[in-house]
Amino acid sequence: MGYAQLVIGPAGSGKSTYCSSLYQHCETIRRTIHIVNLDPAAEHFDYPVAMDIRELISLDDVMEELGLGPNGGLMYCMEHLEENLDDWLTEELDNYLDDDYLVFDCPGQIELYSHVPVLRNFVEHLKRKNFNVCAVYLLDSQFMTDITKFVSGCLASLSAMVQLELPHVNILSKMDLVSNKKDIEDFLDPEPRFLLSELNQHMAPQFAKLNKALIELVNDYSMVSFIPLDLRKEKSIQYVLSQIDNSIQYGEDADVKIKDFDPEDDDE
Ligand SMILES: Nc1nc2c(ncn2[C@@H]2O[C@H](COP(=O)(O)OP(=O)(O)OP(=O)(O)O)[C@@H](O)[C@H]2O)c(=O)[nH]1
Ligand SMILES: [Mg+2]
Repeated sequence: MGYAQLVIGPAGSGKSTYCSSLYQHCETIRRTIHIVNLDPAAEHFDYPVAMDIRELISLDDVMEELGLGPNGGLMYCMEHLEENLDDWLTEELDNYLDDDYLVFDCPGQIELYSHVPVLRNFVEHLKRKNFNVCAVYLLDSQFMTDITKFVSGCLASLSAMVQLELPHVNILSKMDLVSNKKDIEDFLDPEPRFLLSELNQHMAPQFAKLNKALIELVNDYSMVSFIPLDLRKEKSIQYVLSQIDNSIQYGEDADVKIKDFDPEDDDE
């Protein structure tokens, strides 16, 4: 049984930075993980790239040869990956052991998580190759400071969750940039009633019914739960990793004891 994290989320939400910090953390604790680049547009890496989509297809070549722009070019690359998925994965995975732990650093184009089926097919292939897969959805904490941004962030994450049908861990990235932690705390694990009253206060009265439906939807899918991640703190990375590991049953036999991470706790 192999294990995999699919690191997804909007452009610039911190996916690649998370991958490199996770890699460093795992090196420190002498745990082996392999980071895979699935972004055909990526150029610089702060982690050793174990597998690389750019060896299959590169965005620069596609843009030059087909005259496509960056987004159209990226979609072309992902469709090309989809068409060659089985061959590519089979060949690449040949270099790894059956119980290896892979972390896939994905591109940030939101359409990949809403209606384009490539990632879903990708996940199906991984499952067929006996991987336990978890979606790790990163959302920038800067977008969590008011209710309307919170709801739109939840809906974007929800659309990925519905599309991928995977165990799903929501992470609030870049917590080091949040000066007032209290602003964020309200949204970490909020009461639906609190969300609804906040939303009603921010919107014109004619939206009351829609607001209620939105909060119910978000609540029904148990989406209203985000884990804050502060990459400066080892304990924070450790806690996030333990939650993800639980969701894919990694290390179930190991005696892992990690106490809850308190974002207010400044100790390393
Ligand atoms: N302060 C701070 N900045 C961060 C953090 N994570 C990422 N950044 C910055 O946010 C920007 C985007 O980070 P990336 O890791 O490239 O984000 P990404 O999600 O991989 O972006 P795309 O691959 O383009 O979708 C960079 O300038 C990072 O330095 C963090 O935890 N704290
Ligand atoms: Mg990236």
